[in-house]
Amino acid sequence: RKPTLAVVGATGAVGTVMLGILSERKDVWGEIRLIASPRSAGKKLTVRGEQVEVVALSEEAFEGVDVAMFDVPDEVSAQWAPVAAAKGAVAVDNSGAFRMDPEVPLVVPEVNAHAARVRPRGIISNPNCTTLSMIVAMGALHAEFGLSELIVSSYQAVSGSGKEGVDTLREQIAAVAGTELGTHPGDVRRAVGGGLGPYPAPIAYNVVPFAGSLKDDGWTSEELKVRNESRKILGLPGLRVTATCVRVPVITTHSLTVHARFENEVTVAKAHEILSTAPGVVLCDNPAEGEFPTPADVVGTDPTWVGRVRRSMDDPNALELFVCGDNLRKGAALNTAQIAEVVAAELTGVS
Ligand code: 11C
Repeated sequence: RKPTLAVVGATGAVGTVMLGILSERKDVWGEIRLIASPRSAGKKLTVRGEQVEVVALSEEAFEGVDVAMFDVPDEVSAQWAPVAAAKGAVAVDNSGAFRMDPEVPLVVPEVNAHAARVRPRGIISNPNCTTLSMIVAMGALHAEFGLSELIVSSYQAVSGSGKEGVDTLREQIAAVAGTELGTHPGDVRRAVGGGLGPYPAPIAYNVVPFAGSLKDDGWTSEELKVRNESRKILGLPGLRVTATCVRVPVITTHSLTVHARFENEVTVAKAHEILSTAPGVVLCDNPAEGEFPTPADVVGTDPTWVGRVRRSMDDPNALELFVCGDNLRKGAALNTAQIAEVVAAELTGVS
Protein backbone atom coordinates (compact mmCIF):
# COMPACT_ATOMS: atom_id res chain seq x y z
CA ARG A 1 0.00 0.00 0.00
CA LYS A 2 1.25 3.48 -0.85
CA PRO A 3 1.41 5.70 2.27
CA THR A 4 -1.20 8.36 3.00
CA LEU A 5 0.13 11.92 3.18
CA ALA A 6 -1.50 14.86 4.95
CA VAL A 7 -0.54 18.44 4.08
CA VAL A 8 -1.40 20.68 7.03
CA GLY A 9 -1.50 24.36 6.03
CA ALA A 10 -2.35 23.49 2.44
CA THR A 11 -3.78 26.94 1.68
CA GLY A 12 -0.78 28.99 2.95
CA ALA A 13 2.18 30.42 1.00
CA VAL A 14 4.41 27.37 1.51
CA GLY A 15 1.43 24.98 1.28
CA THR A 16 0.59 26.34 -2.16
CA VAL A 17 4.16 25.75 -3.38
CA MET A 18 3.98 22.30 -1.76
CA LEU A 19 0.95 21.27 -3.84
CA GLY A 20 2.85 22.25 -7.01
CA ILE A 21 5.94 20.28 -5.88
CA LEU A 22 3.84 17.19 -5.01
CA SER A 23 2.33 17.37 -8.49
CA GLU A 24 5.78 17.49 -10.17
CA ARG A 25 7.75 14.89 -8.22
CA LYS A 26 7.75 11.11 -8.55
CA ASP A 27 4.45 10.11 -6.97
CA VAL A 28 5.08 7.91 -3.94
CA TRP A 29 1.80 8.71 -2.20
CA GLY A 30 -1.56 6.99 -2.00
CA GLU A 31 -4.15 9.45 -0.69
CA ILE A 32 -3.04 13.06 -0.26
CA ARG A 33 -5.26 14.72 2.35
CA LEU A 34 -5.33 18.52 2.51
CA ILE A 35 -5.82 20.04 5.96
CA ALA A 36 -6.20 23.70 6.93
CA SER A 37 -7.93 25.94 9.45
CA PRO A 38 -11.72 25.52 9.73
CA ARG A 39 -12.07 28.80 7.80
CA SER A 40 -10.60 27.13 4.66
CA ALA A 41 -12.44 23.81 5.04
CA GLY A 42 -14.54 22.92 2.01
CA LYS A 43 -12.26 24.81 -0.41
CA LYS A 44 -11.09 22.74 -3.40
CA LEU A 45 -7.40 22.77 -4.35
CA THR A 46 -5.60 21.02 -7.20
CA VAL A 47 -2.88 18.48 -6.48
CA ARG A 48 -1.58 15.84 -8.95
CA GLY A 49 -4.10 17.27 -11.46
CA GLU A 50 -7.08 16.44 -9.25
CA GLN A 51 -9.38 18.61 -7.16
CA VAL A 52 -9.17 17.75 -3.48
CA GLU A 53 -11.46 19.21 -0.80
CA VAL A 54 -9.72 20.78 2.19
CA VAL A 55 -10.69 19.35 5.59
CA ALA A 56 -10.54 21.21 8.90
CA LEU A 57 -7.65 20.60 11.30
CA SER A 58 -8.82 18.17 13.98
CA GLU A 59 -7.63 14.99 15.67
CA GLU A 60 -9.83 12.89 13.34
CA ALA A 61 -8.24 14.49 10.26
CA PHE A 62 -5.07 12.43 11.02
CA GLU A 63 -6.93 9.10 11.03
CA GLY A 64 -5.03 6.66 8.77
CA VAL A 65 -2.32 9.20 7.90
CA ASP A 66 1.26 7.83 7.58
CA VAL A 67 3.13 11.10 7.07
CA ALA A 68 1.83 14.57 8.01
CA MET A 69 3.62 17.66 6.73
CA PHE A 70 3.10 20.90 8.67
CA ASP A 71 3.48 24.27 6.93
CA VAL A 72 1.89 26.39 9.66
CA PRO A 73 3.02 28.91 12.34
CA ASP A 74 5.12 27.68 15.27
CA GLU A 75 2.25 27.64 17.77
CA VAL A 76 0.01 25.57 15.47
CA SER A 77 2.79 23.01 14.91
CA ALA A 78 3.59 22.96 18.62
CA GLN A 79 -0.01 21.98 19.34
CA TRP A 80 -0.81 19.68 16.40
CA ALA A 81 2.37 17.86 15.32
CA PRO A 82 2.33 15.80 18.58
CA VAL A 83 -1.36 15.03 17.92
CA ALA A 84 -0.51 13.68 14.45
CA ALA A 85 2.37 11.67 15.95
CA ALA A 86 0.08 10.25 18.66
CA LYS A 87 -2.26 9.12 15.86
CA GLY A 88 0.63 7.12 14.36
CA ALA A 89 1.78 9.54 11.65
CA VAL A 90 5.36 10.73 11.22
CA ALA A 91 5.11 14.53 11.45
CA VAL A 92 7.46 16.52 9.19
CA ASP A 93 7.39 20.04 10.57
CA ASN A 94 8.49 23.18 8.74
CA SER A 95 8.09 25.49 11.74
CA GLY A 96 10.65 26.47 14.36
CA ALA A 97 8.76 24.70 17.15
CA PHE A 98 10.89 21.55 17.43
CA ARG A 99 14.12 22.23 15.52
CA MET A 100 16.40 22.38 18.54
CA ASP A 101 14.63 19.61 20.49
CA PRO A 102 17.31 16.93 21.05
CA GLU A 103 14.66 14.25 20.42
CA VAL A 104 13.71 15.71 17.03
CA PRO A 105 16.09 15.28 14.08
CA LEU A 106 16.70 18.32 11.83
CA VAL A 107 17.07 16.93 8.34
CA VAL A 108 18.41 17.99 4.94
CA PRO A 109 18.34 14.78 2.87
CA GLU A 110 21.47 15.58 0.82
CA VAL A 111 23.44 16.13 4.07
CA ASN A 112 22.03 13.96 6.88
CA ALA A 113 19.20 11.72 5.56
CA HIS A 114 20.27 9.03 8.08
CA ALA A 115 19.15 11.29 10.96
CA ALA A 116 15.49 10.98 9.84
CA ARG A 117 15.38 7.38 11.08
CA VAL A 118 15.88 8.28 14.75
CA ARG A 119 12.75 10.21 15.80
CA PRO A 120 11.67 9.36 19.36
CA ARG A 121 8.83 11.92 19.29
CA GLY A 122 7.59 10.86 15.85
CA ILE A 123 8.52 14.33 14.58
CA ILE A 124 11.19 15.41 12.07
CA SER A 125 12.00 19.11 11.66
CA ASN A 126 12.72 21.03 8.49
CA PRO A 127 15.33 23.81 8.88
CA ASN A 128 14.80 27.55 8.47
CA CYS A 129 14.99 28.77 4.85
CA THR A 130 18.09 30.89 5.49
CA THR A 131 20.07 27.89 6.76
CA LEU A 132 18.68 25.74 3.96
CA SER A 133 19.74 28.21 1.28
CA MET A 134 23.42 27.40 1.95
CA ILE A 135 23.66 24.15 3.89
CA VAL A 136 23.61 21.67 0.97
CA ALA A 137 26.68 23.34 -0.55
CA MET A 138 28.37 23.61 2.87
CA GLY A 139 27.69 19.93 3.60
CA ALA A 140 29.40 18.91 0.36
CA LEU A 141 32.46 21.08 1.07
CA HIS A 142 32.58 19.91 4.69
CA ALA A 143 32.72 16.26 3.57
CA GLU A 144 35.92 17.03 1.62
CA PHE A 145 37.72 19.72 3.62
CA GLY A 146 36.30 19.54 7.21
CA LEU A 147 34.43 22.72 8.12
CA SER A 148 35.65 24.73 11.15
CA GLU A 149 33.98 28.15 10.80
CA LEU A 150 31.23 29.96 8.90
CA ILE A 151 30.88 33.73 8.67
CA VAL A 152 27.79 34.61 6.62
CA SER A 153 25.69 37.57 5.62
CA SER A 154 22.22 36.91 4.27
CA TYR A 155 20.23 38.86 1.69
CA GLN A 156 16.73 37.61 2.46
CA ALA A 157 13.68 37.89 0.23
CA VAL A 158 10.41 39.34 1.52
CA SER A 159 8.43 36.12 0.94
CA GLY A 160 10.34 34.81 3.98
CA SER A 161 7.95 37.05 5.93
CA GLY A 162 4.93 35.48 4.18
CA LYS A 163 2.21 37.25 2.21
CA GLU A 164 2.46 40.37 4.38
CA GLY A 165 6.10 40.82 3.36
CA VAL A 166 5.34 40.42 -0.34
CA ASP A 167 2.33 42.78 -0.17
CA THR A 168 4.41 45.38 1.69
CA LEU A 169 7.20 45.37 -0.91
CA ARG A 170 4.73 45.60 -3.80
CA GLU A 171 2.84 48.49 -2.14
CA GLN A 172 6.04 50.38 -1.31
CA ILE A 173 7.42 49.93 -4.83
CA ALA A 174 4.15 51.31 -6.20
CA ALA A 175 4.57 54.34 -3.90
CA VAL A 176 8.14 55.14 -5.01
CA ALA A 177 8.21 53.96 -8.64
CA GLY A 178 8.73 56.71 -11.20
CA THR A 179 9.70 59.29 -8.55
CA GLU A 180 13.02 60.94 -7.71
CA LEU A 181 12.88 59.40 -4.23
CA GLY A 182 15.91 57.73 -2.73
CA THR A 183 18.10 60.83 -2.96
CA HIS A 184 17.51 62.53 0.42
CA PRO A 185 17.53 61.25 4.02
CA GLY A 186 14.11 59.93 4.98
CA ASP A 187 12.38 60.66 1.65
CA VAL A 188 11.47 56.97 1.02
CA ARG A 189 10.34 56.57 4.64
CA ARG A 190 8.02 59.57 4.32
CA ALA A 191 6.60 58.29 1.00
CA VAL A 192 5.68 54.89 2.39
CA GLY A 193 4.23 56.50 5.54
CA GLY A 194 2.92 53.98 8.04
CA GLY A 195 3.02 51.12 5.52
CA LEU A 196 6.16 49.41 6.87
CA GLY A 197 4.39 46.05 7.14
CA PRO A 198 6.48 43.49 9.06
CA TYR A 199 9.71 45.54 8.70
CA PRO A 200 11.32 48.15 10.99
CA ALA A 201 12.33 50.33 7.99
CA PRO A 202 11.25 50.79 4.35
CA ILE A 203 12.10 47.78 2.20
CA ALA A 204 11.66 49.47 -1.21
CA TYR A 205 14.86 51.18 -2.44
CA ASN A 206 16.54 49.93 0.74
CA VAL A 207 18.27 47.11 2.63
CA VAL A 208 17.29 46.38 6.25
CA PRO A 209 19.89 44.84 8.58
CA PHE A 210 17.32 43.02 10.69
CA ALA A 211 15.38 39.78 10.08
CA GLY A 212 13.33 37.86 12.61
CA SER A 213 13.01 39.13 16.18
CA LEU A 214 15.51 40.62 18.62
CA LYS A 215 17.15 38.19 21.04
CA ASP A 216 19.90 38.52 23.68
CA ASP A 217 23.01 40.65 23.13
CA GLY A 218 21.75 42.22 19.90
CA TRP A 219 21.47 39.01 17.86
CA THR A 220 18.28 38.28 15.90
CA SER A 221 16.30 35.05 15.88
CA GLU A 222 17.34 34.45 12.25
CA GLU A 223 21.03 34.83 13.11
CA LEU A 224 20.73 32.38 16.00
CA LYS A 225 18.84 29.89 13.79
CA VAL A 226 21.61 29.94 11.18
CA ARG A 227 24.15 29.18 13.92
CA ASN A 228 22.22 26.54 15.87
CA GLU A 229 20.69 24.75 12.89
CA SER A 230 23.95 24.60 10.88
CA ARG A 231 25.67 22.99 13.87
CA LYS A 232 22.89 20.42 14.34
CA ILE A 233 22.53 19.45 10.66
CA LEU A 234 26.28 19.08 10.11
CA GLY A 235 26.73 17.27 13.45
CA LEU A 236 29.32 19.86 14.50
CA PRO A 237 28.20 21.19 17.91
CA GLY A 238 31.34 23.30 18.28
CA LEU A 239 31.27 24.87 14.80
CA ARG A 240 32.08 28.59 14.93
CA VAL A 241 29.22 30.42 13.19
CA THR A 242 28.54 34.14 12.85
CA ALA A 243 25.59 35.43 10.83
CA THR A 244 24.29 38.88 9.96
CA CYS A 245 20.80 38.61 8.48
CA VAL A 246 19.62 41.34 6.14
CA ARG A 247 16.29 41.82 4.32
CA VAL A 248 16.46 43.02 0.71
CA PRO A 249 13.80 44.07 -1.83
CA VAL A 250 13.60 40.68 -3.56
CA ILE A 251 10.30 38.78 -3.75
CA THR A 252 11.60 35.18 -3.48
CA THR A 253 15.09 33.57 -3.19
CA HIS A 254 17.48 34.12 -0.34
CA SER A 255 21.16 34.81 -1.05
CA LEU A 256 24.16 34.57 1.25
CA THR A 257 27.80 35.55 1.15
CA VAL A 258 29.80 32.88 2.95
CA HIS A 259 33.32 32.88 4.39
CA ALA A 260 33.91 29.18 5.12
CA ARG A 261 37.05 28.09 6.95
CA PHE A 262 38.20 24.45 6.86
CA GLU A 263 40.58 22.13 8.73
CA ASN A 264 42.42 21.50 5.47
CA GLU A 265 43.87 23.69 2.77
CA VAL A 266 41.46 24.39 -0.09
CA THR A 267 41.76 25.10 -3.79
CA VAL A 268 39.18 26.69 -6.05
CA ALA A 269 39.66 23.85 -8.56
CA LYS A 270 38.79 21.19 -5.96
CA ALA A 271 35.88 23.28 -4.63
CA HIS A 272 34.57 23.61 -8.20
CA GLU A 273 34.86 19.84 -8.68
CA ILE A 274 32.89 19.15 -5.47
CA LEU A 275 30.21 21.76 -6.12
CA SER A 276 29.68 20.74 -9.73
CA THR A 277 29.02 17.11 -8.76
CA ALA A 278 27.22 17.47 -5.39
CA PRO A 279 23.54 16.43 -5.53
CA GLY A 280 21.23 19.43 -5.21
CA VAL A 281 23.94 21.99 -6.06
CA VAL A 282 24.54 23.91 -9.29
CA LEU A 283 27.88 25.64 -9.81
CA CYS A 284 27.49 28.87 -11.80
CA ASP A 285 30.87 30.54 -11.62
CA ASN A 286 32.21 32.35 -14.64
CA PRO A 287 32.34 36.01 -13.60
CA ALA A 288 34.33 37.01 -16.72
CA GLU A 289 31.16 36.21 -18.69
CA GLY A 290 28.87 37.75 -16.05
CA GLU A 291 27.85 34.26 -14.86
CA PHE A 292 26.96 33.99 -11.19
CA PRO A 293 23.67 33.20 -9.45
CA THR A 294 21.19 36.00 -8.75
CA PRO A 295 17.74 35.69 -7.15
CA ALA A 296 16.05 36.89 -10.35
CA ASP A 297 17.48 33.88 -12.22
CA VAL A 298 17.31 31.30 -9.45
CA VAL A 299 13.69 31.85 -8.29
CA GLY A 300 11.42 28.90 -9.07
CA THR A 301 14.28 26.38 -9.29
CA ASP A 302 15.13 23.56 -6.89
CA PRO A 303 18.94 23.52 -6.38
CA THR A 304 21.32 25.58 -4.29
CA TRP A 305 23.25 27.77 -6.73
CA VAL A 306 26.87 28.70 -5.98
CA GLY A 307 29.14 31.23 -7.65
CA ARG A 308 31.99 33.72 -7.04
CA VAL A 309 34.10 30.94 -5.50
CA ARG A 310 37.45 32.34 -4.35
CA ARG A 311 40.20 31.23 -2.00
CA SER A 312 40.65 33.80 0.77
CA MET A 313 43.67 35.93 0.06
CA ASP A 314 44.86 35.81 3.68
CA ASP A 315 43.93 32.22 4.52
CA PRO A 316 44.65 29.16 2.34
CA ASN A 317 42.11 27.17 4.40
CA ALA A 318 39.15 29.46 3.61
CA LEU A 319 36.74 29.97 0.72
CA GLU A 320 34.51 32.91 -0.15
CA LEU A 321 31.27 32.06 -1.96
CA PHE A 322 27.96 33.57 -3.06
CA VAL A 323 24.98 31.24 -2.69
CA CYS A 324 21.32 31.55 -3.77
CA GLY A 325 18.36 29.27 -3.01
CA ASP A 326 14.61 29.62 -3.52
CA ASN A 327 13.37 30.10 0.05
CA LEU A 328 9.91 28.68 -0.68
CA ARG A 329 11.16 25.60 -2.55
CA LYS A 330 14.41 24.09 -1.14
CA GLY A 331 14.08 26.61 1.71
CA ALA A 332 10.73 25.16 2.75
CA ALA A 333 8.34 23.02 0.69
CA LEU A 334 10.85 21.01 -1.36
CA ASN A 335 13.01 19.99 1.60
CA THR A 336 9.87 19.00 3.54
CA ALA A 337 8.70 16.92 0.54
CA GLN A 338 12.15 15.28 0.30
CA ILE A 339 12.11 14.38 4.01
CA ALA A 340 8.60 12.94 3.63
CA GLU A 341 9.83 10.85 0.67
CA VAL A 342 12.71 9.49 2.79
CA VAL A 343 10.12 8.40 5.39
CA ALA A 344 7.82 6.96 2.69
CA ALA A 345 10.72 4.87 1.36
CA GLU A 346 11.42 3.60 4.89
CA LEU A 347 7.75 2.76 5.53
CA THR A 348 7.36 0.89 2.26
CA GLY A 349 10.79 -0.77 2.39
CA VAL A 350 11.89 0.91 -0.85
CA SER A 351 15.28 2.59 -0.73
C1 11C B 1 12.60 34.73 6.85
N1 11C B 1 13.79 32.66 7.24
O1 11C B 1 13.15 34.85 5.76
C2 11C B 1 12.60 33.43 7.59
C3 11C B 1 11.31 32.73 7.39
O2 11C B 1 12.05 29.75 11.01
O3 11C B 1 10.96 28.92 9.35
C4 11C B 1 11.25 31.31 7.97
C5 11C B 1 11.18 31.28 9.47
C6 11C B 1 11.39 29.89 9.98
O4 11C B 1 12.00 35.67 7.40
